Amino acid sequence: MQAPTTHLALPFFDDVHRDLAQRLVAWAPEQHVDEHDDRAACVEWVRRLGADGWLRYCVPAEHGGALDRLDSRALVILRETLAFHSPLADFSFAMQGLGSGAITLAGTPPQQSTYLTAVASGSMIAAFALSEADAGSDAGAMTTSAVRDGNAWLLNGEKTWISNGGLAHFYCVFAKTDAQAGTRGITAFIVDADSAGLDASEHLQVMSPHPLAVLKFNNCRVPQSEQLGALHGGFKLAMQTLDIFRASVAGAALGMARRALEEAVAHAKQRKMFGQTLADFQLTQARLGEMAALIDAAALLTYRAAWLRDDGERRSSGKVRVTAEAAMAKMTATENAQRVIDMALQMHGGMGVKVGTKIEALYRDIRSLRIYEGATEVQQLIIGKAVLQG
Ligand code: COS
Repeated sequence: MQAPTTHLALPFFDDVHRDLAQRLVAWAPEQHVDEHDDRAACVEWVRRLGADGWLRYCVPAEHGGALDRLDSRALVILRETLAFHSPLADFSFAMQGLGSGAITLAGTPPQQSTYLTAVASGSMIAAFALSEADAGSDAGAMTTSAVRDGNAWLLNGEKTWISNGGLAHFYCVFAKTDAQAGTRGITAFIVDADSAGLDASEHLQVMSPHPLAVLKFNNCRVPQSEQLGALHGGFKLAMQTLDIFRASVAGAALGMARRALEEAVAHAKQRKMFGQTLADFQLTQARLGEMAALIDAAALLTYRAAWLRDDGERRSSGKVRVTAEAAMAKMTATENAQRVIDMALQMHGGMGVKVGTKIEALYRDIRSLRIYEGATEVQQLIIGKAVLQG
């Protein structure tokens, strides 16, 4: 099954995006990765995505990237197309971007040349460590601390729900450098996975398997040269990174929803019932119509957010904030995808809940997207604040 491409004719996209999509739509169905072991599968996906050049879209050209800047529309197309085929492939791709995004935005030249080139080739796996047990949506409430110790920092505390935890070669970690200053007392650090005092051995299991772990920092020593961005500038850096990748989460949700619709259409056309096919029933046609409209509504918000960011970068190098538009895209695309997949599952009847079918897997795969990188309720808050500010 090939991912649809008609939407690429929309004016949001340039030839570079159409070319990327055309190549990727042909590449993705050729990849057959055994995903029974999620950790091994992610390592294999990163290897393939790196070898065939797709990870180059996670970093700017200066450091081995495919395009001059991180391009939101390219990220959306990549995630949408990969998620259509394999949510784990999408995840592996996305984490290379999210895990290195803060280095692209704020890294020193030596940090950028050490990490970004390796991320682009797939020789290093990246991770983003923000969440804590008591600081998920309220990211500013984190308690992991970083205290200066001579020419280094000592990190103590615990991060959780860390994607690629235990697989990554390095983590972008956000920690309190001033416990009293709230969001203005957080600094980012690059922590190599083999640092003494870092334990990533506790793995977490979730309903749609992907590699997650708890990171425990116990007097973990991080050299000054690995401070990422400005002292106390970590919260803004995390938010700016999320601004880029939230629109791409919307892209992933879109890919899963498009796959569910394709599966539903194929099923409805061949399933015989009461002397006709399922597709002959008006009830089915109405349902498919609703699914298609939910997908297009999500797609337009997603492409708008990505286009606005790319256009703002081109015209004013990141001075334009697209936080609310990215939040609208993430919220709408993930919520709509959940509804579309649920409708597709219902249409499949018993086969929809049979373990091992594509629809059953999608039903589990989509769920966490409504939670990670800012739950739907956080997106509502962000949008609401923006509306009030006018
Ligand atoms: N870009 C740049 N700066 C930003 C920003 C953004 N997108 N979002 C917030 N900031 C700045 C604000 O301008 C403010 O700056 P000043 O201190 O100079 O005024 C500062 O950051 C604090 O912002 P705010 O007051 O809005 O922070 P809150 O603590 O109220 O938190 C939310 C805001 C809820 C939006 C934030 O905590 C959030 O996004 N939470 C979800 C975290 C998340 O996605 N976790 C998942 C991790 S990855 S799986």
